[in-house]
Amino acid sequence: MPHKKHDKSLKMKKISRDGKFFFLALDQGLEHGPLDFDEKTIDPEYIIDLSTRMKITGLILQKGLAIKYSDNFMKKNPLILKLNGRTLLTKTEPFAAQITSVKEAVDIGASAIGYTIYVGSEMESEMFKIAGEIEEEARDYGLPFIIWSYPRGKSVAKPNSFDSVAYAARVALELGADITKIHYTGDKKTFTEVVRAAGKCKVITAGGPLEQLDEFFKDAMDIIDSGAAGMAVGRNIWQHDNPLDVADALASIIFDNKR
Ligand code: FBP
Repeated sequence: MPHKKHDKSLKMKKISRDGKFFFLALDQGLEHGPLDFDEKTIDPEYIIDLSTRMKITGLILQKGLAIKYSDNFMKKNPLILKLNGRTLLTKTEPFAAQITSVKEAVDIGASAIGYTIYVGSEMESEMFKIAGEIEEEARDYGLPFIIWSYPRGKSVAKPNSFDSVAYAARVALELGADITKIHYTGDKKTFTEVVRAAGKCKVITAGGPLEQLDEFFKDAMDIIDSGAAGMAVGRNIWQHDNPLDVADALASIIFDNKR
């Protein structure tokens, strides 16, 4: 066990540029299965190798890909290791089981860790308890703690509404997250309030299913204008015909606020 608390700001710098975050997400193999991929992208090496040519500040992986493909990306991109996950096949209330530990994340060489909570799920209390333990350990190691905070479960009527998203963002702050990954509410006015609700917990948005580029870039501009600190995007980059062009354009929006 570490005896001394380490400074998180070093790793926060490592996974950001000028205070902004641009992560490529590739944890969908577990979350959604092969249906998200085509004959090219089903090979993890294809997307991971492409990621080394993008101006991203981190690559999000589960531990299987992180360990087996570390030679492909470690020298170029910081690793954001997801500690939990679930498949689309379960029919229970949303709960993502913990797959690996903070210590293992440190051993694998992660620069930050991610943990998903489903706010409003019947299993919420279990996820909060685990998130609490993870936060303490991450702080010991000086690892930024990112919460994927998704309102979800049979009692959550409108997961992407302002009320639900703002609540989820605030929960992430209350649980000690340094960064929270949440869904965009769809307009600048409400999202600015969401960012305010998250206080000193930085807000980044999830990408979602493949969209028309114009619509996707407009939302990205609005997200950054609302005060968000960046984005974590998967399918809207690597499901696109020209993933490097999309990543370049997104980098300009996130880092330079221009299209
Ligand atoms: P995308 O940009 O592809 O949506 O990825 C973001 C992400 O949060 C992934 O990290 C995760 O695997 C997935 O979305 C979760 O998807 P869902 O919303 O279906 O639970």
